[in-house]
Amino acid sequence: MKRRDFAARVSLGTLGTILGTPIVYGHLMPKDYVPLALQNTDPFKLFNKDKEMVVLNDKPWNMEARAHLLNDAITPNRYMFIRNNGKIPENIDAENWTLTFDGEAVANPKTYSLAELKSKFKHYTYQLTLECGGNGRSEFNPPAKGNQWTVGAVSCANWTGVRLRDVLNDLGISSNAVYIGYHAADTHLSGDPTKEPISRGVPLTKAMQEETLLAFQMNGNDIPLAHGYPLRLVCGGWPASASGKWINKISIRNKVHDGAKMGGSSYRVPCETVAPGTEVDKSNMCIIESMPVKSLITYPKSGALLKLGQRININGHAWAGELEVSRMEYSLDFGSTWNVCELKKPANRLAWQHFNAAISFSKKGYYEIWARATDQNGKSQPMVLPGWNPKGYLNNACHRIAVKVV
Ligand SMILES: Nc1nc2c(c(=O)[nH]1)N[C@H]1C(S)=C(S)[C@@H](COP(=O)(O)O)O[C@H]1N2
Ligand SMILES: [Mo]
Repeated sequence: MKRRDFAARVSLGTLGTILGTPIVYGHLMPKDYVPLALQNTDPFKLFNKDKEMVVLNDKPWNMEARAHLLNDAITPNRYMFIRNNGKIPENIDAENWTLTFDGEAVANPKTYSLAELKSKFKHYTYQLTLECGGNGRSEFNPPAKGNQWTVGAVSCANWTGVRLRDVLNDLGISSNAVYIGYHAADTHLSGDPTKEPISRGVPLTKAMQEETLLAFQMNGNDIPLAHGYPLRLVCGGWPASASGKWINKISIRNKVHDGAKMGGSSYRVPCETVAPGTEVDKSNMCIIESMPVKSLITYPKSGALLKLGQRININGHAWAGELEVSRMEYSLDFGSTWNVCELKKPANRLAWQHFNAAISFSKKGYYEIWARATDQNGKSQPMVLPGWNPKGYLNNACHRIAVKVV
Protein backbone atom coordinates (compact mmCIF):
# COMPACT_ATOMS: atom_id res chain seq x y z
CA MET A 1 0.00 0.00 0.00
CA LYS A 2 2.66 2.44 1.09
CA ARG A 3 4.74 1.66 -1.97
CA ARG A 4 1.89 2.40 -4.37
CA ASP A 5 1.24 5.76 -2.73
CA PHE A 6 4.89 6.51 -3.03
CA ALA A 7 4.97 5.66 -6.74
CA ALA A 8 1.87 7.73 -7.37
CA ARG A 9 3.40 10.74 -5.68
CA VAL A 10 6.82 10.88 -7.25
CA SER A 11 7.59 11.91 -10.78
CA LEU A 12 9.34 9.83 -13.39
CA GLY A 13 12.38 12.04 -13.02
CA THR A 14 12.54 11.39 -9.30
CA LEU A 15 12.25 7.64 -9.80
CA GLY A 16 15.16 7.91 -12.22
CA THR A 17 17.16 9.87 -9.66
CA ILE A 18 16.57 7.21 -7.02
CA LEU A 19 17.69 4.52 -9.46
CA GLY A 20 20.69 6.58 -10.46
CA THR A 21 19.85 6.29 -14.14
CA PRO A 22 16.90 7.35 -16.31
CA ILE A 23 14.08 4.87 -16.95
CA VAL A 24 14.27 4.62 -20.73
CA TYR A 25 10.66 3.62 -21.48
CA GLY A 26 9.43 5.32 -18.34
CA HIS A 27 6.71 7.22 -20.20
CA LEU A 28 5.14 3.86 -21.11
CA MET A 29 5.19 2.51 -17.54
CA PRO A 30 1.67 1.68 -16.25
CA LYS A 31 0.29 4.21 -13.77
CA ASP A 32 1.27 3.45 -10.16
CA TYR A 33 3.68 0.73 -11.30
CA VAL A 34 6.72 0.37 -9.04
CA PRO A 35 9.88 -0.53 -10.98
CA LEU A 36 11.24 -3.86 -9.78
CA ALA A 37 14.49 -2.23 -8.72
CA LEU A 38 12.54 -0.19 -6.18
CA GLN A 39 10.33 -2.97 -4.89
CA ASN A 40 11.22 -4.44 -1.53
CA THR A 41 12.78 -7.83 -1.60
CA ASP A 42 10.39 -10.60 -0.60
CA PRO A 43 11.01 -10.86 3.18
CA PHE A 44 10.10 -14.55 3.24
CA LYS A 45 12.81 -15.33 0.72
CA LEU A 46 15.21 -12.80 2.17
CA PHE A 47 15.07 -14.31 5.65
CA ASN A 48 14.12 -17.90 4.73
CA LYS A 49 10.81 -17.65 6.52
CA ASP A 50 7.64 -19.60 5.97
CA LYS A 51 4.99 -17.78 3.91
CA GLU A 52 2.52 -18.08 6.78
CA MET A 53 4.64 -15.84 8.99
CA VAL A 54 3.09 -12.41 9.51
CA VAL A 55 5.00 -9.25 8.65
CA LEU A 56 4.17 -6.49 11.15
CA ASN A 57 6.60 -3.89 9.86
CA ASP A 58 9.19 -3.61 7.11
CA LYS A 59 11.14 -0.60 8.43
CA PRO A 60 12.49 -2.09 10.60
CA TRP A 61 11.68 -5.72 9.82
CA ASN A 62 9.34 -7.30 12.35
CA MET A 63 7.68 -10.61 11.73
CA GLU A 64 5.80 -13.04 13.95
CA ALA A 65 4.71 -16.66 13.83
CA ARG A 66 1.17 -17.93 14.13
CA ALA A 67 0.60 -20.32 17.02
CA HIS A 68 0.33 -23.47 14.88
CA LEU A 69 3.67 -22.72 13.20
CA LEU A 70 5.43 -23.10 16.53
CA ASN A 71 4.58 -26.79 16.93
CA ASP A 72 8.21 -28.00 16.66
CA ALA A 73 9.98 -28.87 19.90
CA ILE A 74 12.91 -26.71 18.80
CA THR A 75 12.00 -23.69 16.71
CA PRO A 76 13.53 -23.79 13.22
CA ASN A 77 14.58 -20.52 11.59
CA ARG A 78 11.62 -20.47 9.21
CA TYR A 79 9.17 -20.05 12.10
CA MET A 80 11.27 -17.81 14.33
CA PHE A 81 9.93 -14.30 14.87
CA ILE A 82 12.11 -11.33 13.91
CA ARG A 83 12.19 -8.23 16.05
CA ASN A 84 14.48 -5.46 14.85
CA ASN A 85 14.75 -1.95 16.23
CA GLY A 86 17.07 -0.64 13.54
CA LYS A 87 18.61 -1.62 10.23
CA ILE A 88 20.24 -5.02 9.91
CA PRO A 89 23.98 -4.51 9.47
CA GLU A 90 25.28 -4.92 5.94
CA ASN A 91 28.52 -6.46 4.70
CA ILE A 92 29.23 -8.42 7.85
CA ASP A 93 32.81 -9.65 7.92
CA ALA A 94 32.66 -12.66 10.24
CA GLU A 95 36.32 -13.49 9.64
CA ASN A 96 37.38 -10.23 11.21
CA TRP A 97 34.57 -9.88 13.74
CA THR A 98 35.64 -8.76 17.21
CA LEU A 99 34.05 -8.32 20.62
CA THR A 100 35.42 -5.57 22.85
CA PHE A 101 34.93 -5.39 26.61
CA ASP A 102 35.05 -1.98 28.24
CA GLY A 103 33.17 0.01 30.88
CA GLU A 104 33.77 1.41 34.37
CA ALA A 105 34.25 -2.04 35.85
CA VAL A 106 37.02 -3.18 33.48
CA ALA A 107 40.55 -2.08 34.38
CA ASN A 108 41.96 -2.84 30.93
CA PRO A 109 39.57 -2.92 27.99
CA LYS A 110 40.14 -6.03 25.91
CA THR A 111 39.16 -7.14 22.44
CA TYR A 112 38.68 -10.78 21.43
CA SER A 113 38.36 -11.89 17.86
CA LEU A 114 35.45 -14.19 17.15
CA ALA A 115 37.96 -16.90 16.22
CA GLU A 116 39.66 -16.46 19.59
CA LEU A 117 36.37 -16.72 21.48
CA LYS A 118 35.63 -19.95 19.63
CA SER A 119 39.05 -21.50 20.17
CA LYS A 120 39.86 -20.33 23.67
CA PHE A 121 36.63 -21.15 25.53
CA LYS A 122 34.55 -24.29 25.91
CA HIS A 123 31.39 -24.54 23.81
CA TYR A 124 27.96 -25.16 25.31
CA THR A 125 24.58 -25.76 23.73
CA TYR A 126 21.24 -24.96 25.36
CA GLN A 127 17.64 -24.67 24.23
CA LEU A 128 16.68 -21.15 25.28
CA THR A 129 13.27 -19.53 25.25
CA LEU A 130 13.28 -16.00 23.84
CA GLU A 131 10.06 -14.06 24.08
CA CYS A 132 9.70 -10.42 23.14
CA GLY A 133 8.54 -8.35 26.11
CA GLY A 134 5.78 -6.98 23.86
CA ASN A 135 4.39 -10.37 22.79
CA GLY A 136 0.60 -10.15 23.19
CA ARG A 137 0.63 -6.34 23.02
CA SER A 138 -2.25 -6.24 20.51
CA GLU A 139 -4.78 -7.06 23.21
CA PHE A 140 -4.13 -4.14 25.54
CA ASN A 141 -6.69 -1.40 25.94
CA PRO A 142 -6.05 1.53 25.84
CA PRO A 143 -3.76 0.22 23.08
CA ALA A 144 -0.02 0.58 23.29
CA LYS A 145 2.07 1.92 20.43
CA GLY A 146 4.55 -0.39 18.76
CA ASN A 147 4.36 -3.66 16.89
CA GLN A 148 0.99 -5.27 17.50
CA TRP A 149 2.31 -8.71 18.39
CA THR A 150 -0.37 -11.34 18.92
CA VAL A 151 1.07 -14.60 20.24
CA GLY A 152 3.95 -15.40 17.90
CA ALA A 153 6.91 -13.39 19.25
CA VAL A 154 8.40 -16.36 21.06
CA SER A 155 10.90 -19.04 20.10
CA CYS A 156 12.99 -21.77 21.62
CA ALA A 157 16.02 -22.67 19.52
CA ASN A 158 19.22 -24.51 20.26
CA TRP A 159 21.97 -21.96 20.83
CA THR A 160 25.66 -22.82 20.82
CA GLY A 161 28.42 -20.58 22.05
CA VAL A 162 30.76 -19.84 24.90
CA ARG A 163 29.67 -18.84 28.38
CA LEU A 164 29.82 -15.11 28.93
CA ARG A 165 31.04 -15.84 32.44
CA ASP A 166 34.07 -17.77 31.19
CA VAL A 167 35.06 -14.76 29.12
CA LEU A 168 34.40 -12.34 31.99
CA ASN A 169 36.58 -14.48 34.25
CA ASP A 170 39.35 -14.50 31.66
CA LEU A 171 39.08 -10.76 31.22
CA GLY A 172 38.98 -9.95 34.90
CA ILE A 173 36.31 -7.51 36.02
CA SER A 174 36.33 -5.20 39.03
CA SER A 175 34.39 -5.83 42.21
CA ASN A 176 32.18 -2.80 41.49
CA ALA A 177 30.66 -4.50 38.40
CA VAL A 178 26.86 -4.72 38.66
CA TYR A 179 25.50 -4.75 35.11
CA ILE A 180 26.50 -5.48 31.54
CA GLY A 181 25.29 -3.68 28.42
CA TYR A 182 25.66 -4.79 24.82
CA HIS A 183 26.48 -2.72 21.77
CA ALA A 184 25.83 -3.98 18.27
CA ALA A 185 26.40 -3.34 14.59
CA ASP A 186 22.83 -2.57 13.53
CA THR A 187 22.18 1.07 12.67
CA HIS A 188 19.58 3.61 13.71
CA LEU A 189 16.64 4.08 11.33
CA SER A 190 17.36 7.81 11.16
CA GLY A 191 20.75 7.03 9.65
CA ASP A 192 22.40 8.99 12.47
CA PRO A 193 25.63 7.05 13.18
CA THR A 194 25.88 8.48 16.71
CA LYS A 195 22.60 6.83 17.72
CA GLU A 196 22.20 3.16 18.60
CA PRO A 197 18.86 1.51 17.83
CA ILE A 198 19.06 -0.51 21.04
CA SER A 199 21.69 -1.21 23.70
CA ARG A 200 20.33 -3.19 26.60
CA GLY A 201 21.78 -5.51 29.17
CA VAL A 202 21.32 -7.55 32.31
CA PRO A 203 22.56 -7.50 35.90
CA LEU A 204 25.90 -9.21 36.45
CA THR A 205 24.17 -12.12 38.25
CA LYS A 206 22.24 -12.95 35.06
CA ALA A 207 25.36 -12.43 32.93
CA MET A 208 27.19 -14.98 35.09
CA GLN A 209 24.60 -17.76 34.75
CA GLU A 210 25.82 -20.86 32.97
CA GLU A 211 23.18 -20.57 30.26
CA THR A 212 24.06 -16.99 29.32
CA LEU A 213 25.91 -17.40 26.04
CA LEU A 214 27.90 -15.51 23.51
CA ALA A 215 26.40 -17.60 20.74
CA PHE A 216 27.70 -18.17 17.24
CA GLN A 217 25.38 -21.01 16.21
CA MET A 218 21.65 -21.54 16.13
CA ASN A 219 20.24 -25.02 15.60
CA GLY A 220 23.67 -26.31 14.60
CA ASN A 221 24.41 -23.76 11.88
CA ASP A 222 25.71 -20.20 11.67
CA ILE A 223 23.13 -17.87 13.21
CA PRO A 224 20.85 -16.57 10.43
CA LEU A 225 21.57 -12.93 9.56
CA ALA A 226 18.28 -11.58 10.98
CA HIS A 227 18.92 -13.31 14.29
CA GLY A 228 22.35 -11.87 14.99
CA TYR A 229 25.02 -13.37 12.74
CA PRO A 230 27.88 -13.75 13.52
CA LEU A 231 27.65 -13.23 17.31
CA ARG A 232 24.75 -12.89 19.69
CA LEU A 233 24.26 -12.56 23.41
CA VAL A 234 21.56 -14.99 24.56
CA CYS A 235 19.91 -14.51 27.94
CA GLY A 236 17.10 -17.10 28.02
CA GLY A 237 13.96 -16.51 30.07
CA TRP A 238 14.31 -12.72 30.05
CA PRO A 239 12.66 -10.33 27.60
CA ALA A 240 14.41 -11.14 24.33
CA SER A 241 15.50 -7.51 24.06
CA ALA A 242 18.29 -8.45 26.51
CA SER A 243 19.67 -10.86 23.92
CA GLY A 244 21.67 -8.52 21.71
CA LYS A 245 22.16 -9.50 18.09
CA TRP A 246 25.26 -8.64 15.98
CA ILE A 247 27.15 -7.69 19.15
CA ASN A 248 30.60 -6.13 18.91
CA LYS A 249 30.98 -4.66 22.39
CA ILE A 250 29.96 -5.39 25.97
CA SER A 251 30.34 -2.72 28.61
CA ILE A 252 30.80 -3.85 32.19
CA ARG A 253 29.05 -1.21 34.22
CA ASN A 254 29.27 -0.03 37.82
CA LYS A 255 25.59 1.00 37.59
CA VAL A 256 22.48 -0.11 35.73
CA HIS A 257 23.31 0.09 32.02
CA ASP A 258 21.94 3.30 30.52
CA GLY A 259 22.06 2.44 26.80
CA ALA A 260 19.28 3.00 24.26
CA LYS A 261 15.92 1.53 25.40
CA MET A 262 17.02 0.99 28.99
CA GLY A 263 15.28 4.08 30.38
CA GLY A 264 11.84 5.70 30.36
CA SER A 265 9.08 3.19 29.71
CA SER A 266 11.15 0.96 27.39
CA TYR A 267 11.01 -2.65 28.55
CA ARG A 268 9.72 -1.41 31.88
CA VAL A 269 6.39 -1.80 33.62
CA PRO A 270 4.88 0.08 36.56
CA CYS A 271 6.47 -1.28 39.74
CA GLU A 272 2.96 -1.48 41.23
CA THR A 273 -0.18 -2.36 39.26
CA VAL A 274 -2.00 0.69 37.83
CA ALA A 275 -5.46 1.32 36.35
CA PRO A 276 -5.56 1.15 32.52
CA GLY A 277 -4.50 4.43 30.95
CA THR A 278 -2.72 5.78 34.03
CA GLU A 279 0.24 8.03 33.40
CA VAL A 280 3.09 6.56 35.40
CA ASP A 281 6.04 8.56 36.64
CA LYS A 282 9.44 7.41 35.35
CA SER A 283 10.64 6.71 38.86
CA ASN A 284 7.83 4.16 39.29
CA MET A 285 8.75 2.14 36.20
CA CYS A 286 10.73 -1.07 36.84
CA ILE A 287 12.93 -2.98 34.37
CA ILE A 288 11.41 -6.28 33.24
CA GLU A 289 13.57 -9.21 34.31
CA SER A 290 12.38 -12.84 34.30
CA MET A 291 9.35 -13.30 32.02
CA PRO A 292 6.03 -14.51 33.49
CA VAL A 293 4.49 -17.99 33.15
CA LYS A 294 2.87 -18.57 29.76
CA SER A 295 1.84 -21.25 27.28
CA LEU A 296 0.80 -21.73 23.69
CA ILE A 297 -1.39 -24.35 22.03
CA THR A 298 0.37 -25.22 18.78
CA TYR A 299 -1.89 -28.09 17.67
CA PRO A 300 -4.60 -28.09 16.49
CA LYS A 301 -4.65 -24.87 14.56
CA SER A 302 -7.30 -22.41 15.65
CA GLY A 303 -10.28 -22.80 13.32
CA ALA A 304 -9.71 -26.53 12.79
CA LEU A 305 -12.64 -28.75 11.81
CA LEU A 306 -12.70 -31.97 13.82
CA LYS A 307 -14.84 -35.06 13.34
CA LEU A 308 -17.25 -36.10 16.07
CA GLY A 309 -15.79 -38.98 18.06
CA GLN A 310 -12.28 -38.34 16.76
CA ARG A 311 -9.66 -38.33 19.49
CA ILE A 312 -7.06 -35.66 19.08
CA ASN A 313 -3.90 -34.82 20.89
CA ILE A 314 -3.63 -31.16 21.70
CA ASN A 315 -0.09 -30.01 22.22
CA GLY A 316 2.05 -26.98 22.77
CA HIS A 317 4.70 -25.43 24.98
CA ALA A 318 4.83 -23.72 28.35
CA TRP A 319 7.57 -21.54 29.88
CA ALA A 320 8.03 -19.35 32.93
CA GLY A 321 11.13 -17.19 32.57
CA GLU A 322 13.72 -18.33 35.09
CA LEU A 323 11.25 -20.74 36.69
CA GLU A 324 10.01 -24.14 35.70
CA VAL A 325 6.39 -24.82 34.77
CA SER A 326 4.98 -27.34 37.21
CA ARG A 327 1.39 -27.80 35.99
CA MET A 328 -0.40 -27.48 32.67
CA GLU A 329 -4.17 -27.61 32.24
CA TYR A 330 -6.77 -27.16 29.52
CA SER A 331 -10.42 -26.19 29.64
CA LEU A 332 -13.17 -26.89 27.11
CA ASP A 333 -15.87 -24.98 28.99
CA PHE A 334 -14.55 -21.40 29.08
CA GLY A 335 -12.52 -21.96 32.21
CA SER A 336 -15.24 -23.48 34.42
CA THR A 337 -13.35 -26.74 34.81
CA TRP A 338 -9.77 -27.63 34.07
CA ASN A 339 -8.10 -30.91 33.12
CA VAL A 340 -4.46 -31.73 33.60
CA CYS A 341 -2.18 -32.12 30.56
CA GLU A 342 0.91 -34.27 30.40
CA LEU A 343 3.84 -31.90 30.87
CA LYS A 344 7.46 -32.72 30.04
CA LYS A 345 10.52 -31.52 31.93
CA PRO A 346 12.56 -28.85 30.11
CA ALA A 347 15.54 -30.05 28.02
CA ASN A 348 17.59 -27.72 30.22
CA ARG A 349 16.91 -24.75 32.47
CA LEU A 350 15.32 -21.83 30.53
CA ALA A 351 13.97 -24.10 27.75
CA TRP A 352 10.26 -24.28 27.12
CA GLN A 353 8.39 -27.45 28.11
CA HIS A 354 6.09 -29.49 25.91
CA PHE A 355 2.58 -30.50 26.90
CA ASN A 356 -0.09 -32.68 25.40
CA ALA A 357 -3.49 -34.07 26.24
CA ALA A 358 -5.80 -36.51 24.47
CA ILE A 359 -9.26 -35.03 24.09
CA SER A 360 -12.50 -35.91 22.39
CA PHE A 361 -15.78 -34.06 22.04
CA SER A 362 -19.22 -35.39 22.92
CA LYS A 363 -21.36 -33.23 20.66
CA LYS A 364 -21.14 -31.38 17.38
CA GLY A 365 -20.64 -27.64 17.57
CA TYR A 366 -18.27 -24.82 18.44
CA TYR A 367 -15.68 -25.23 21.19
CA GLU A 368 -12.85 -23.24 22.59
CA ILE A 369 -9.75 -24.83 24.03
CA TRP A 370 -8.06 -22.74 26.69
CA ALA A 371 -4.65 -23.54 28.12
CA ARG A 372 -3.24 -22.51 31.47
CA ALA A 373 0.25 -23.00 32.88
CA THR A 374 1.31 -22.70 36.51
CA ASP A 375 4.89 -22.07 37.56
CA GLN A 376 6.81 -23.81 40.33
CA ASN A 377 5.84 -21.02 42.74
CA GLY A 378 2.14 -21.73 42.17
CA LYS A 379 1.51 -18.69 40.00
CA SER A 380 -0.89 -19.36 37.11
CA GLN A 381 -1.58 -17.49 33.89
CA PRO A 382 -4.51 -15.09 34.19
CA MET A 383 -7.54 -16.01 32.10
CA VAL A 384 -7.90 -12.48 30.79
CA LEU A 385 -5.46 -9.61 30.33
CA PRO A 386 -3.06 -9.06 33.19
CA GLY A 387 -1.93 -5.64 34.48
CA TRP A 388 -2.16 -2.86 31.92
CA ASN A 389 1.08 -0.95 31.35
CA PRO A 390 1.94 1.95 29.02
CA LYS A 391 3.98 -0.04 26.49
CA GLY A 392 1.87 -3.19 26.47
CA TYR A 393 4.37 -5.68 27.85
CA LEU A 394 3.97 -9.03 29.61
CA ASN A 395 0.56 -10.15 28.38
CA ASN A 396 0.58 -13.73 29.60
CA ALA A 397 -3.19 -14.34 29.45
CA CYS A 398 -4.28 -17.92 28.68
CA HIS A 399 -4.00 -18.86 25.02
CA ARG A 400 -7.34 -19.80 23.50
CA ILE A 401 -8.18 -21.49 20.24
CA ALA A 402 -11.53 -22.21 18.56
CA VAL A 403 -12.45 -25.53 16.92
CA LYS A 404 -15.58 -26.84 15.28
CA VAL A 405 -16.73 -30.43 15.68
CA VAL A 406 -18.73 -31.62 12.66
N1 LIG B 1 21.32 -5.50 18.07
C1 LIG B 1 20.04 -5.76 18.31
N2 LIG B 1 19.71 -6.74 19.16
C2 LIG B 1 18.40 -7.01 19.41
C3 LIG B 1 17.37 -6.24 18.83
C4 LIG B 1 17.75 -5.22 17.91
O1 LIG B 1 16.92 -4.51 17.34
N3 LIG B 1 19.09 -5.00 17.69
N4 LIG B 1 16.07 -6.48 19.16
C5 LIG B 1 15.86 -7.11 20.46
C6 LIG B 1 14.47 -7.48 20.71
S1 LIG B 1 13.44 -6.24 21.24
C7 LIG B 1 14.05 -8.78 20.60
S2 LIG B 1 12.48 -9.22 21.03
C8 LIG B 1 14.96 -9.83 20.12
C9 LIG B 1 14.38 -10.54 18.91
O2 LIG B 1 15.19 -11.59 18.51
P1 LIG B 1 14.96 -12.33 17.13
O3 LIG B 1 14.74 -11.30 16.06
O4 LIG B 1 16.17 -13.17 16.89
O5 LIG B 1 13.73 -13.20 17.27
O6 LIG B 1 16.24 -9.34 19.77
C10 LIG B 1 16.74 -8.34 20.61
N5 LIG B 1 18.10 -8.02 20.25
MO1 LIG C 1 11.45 -7.30 21.98
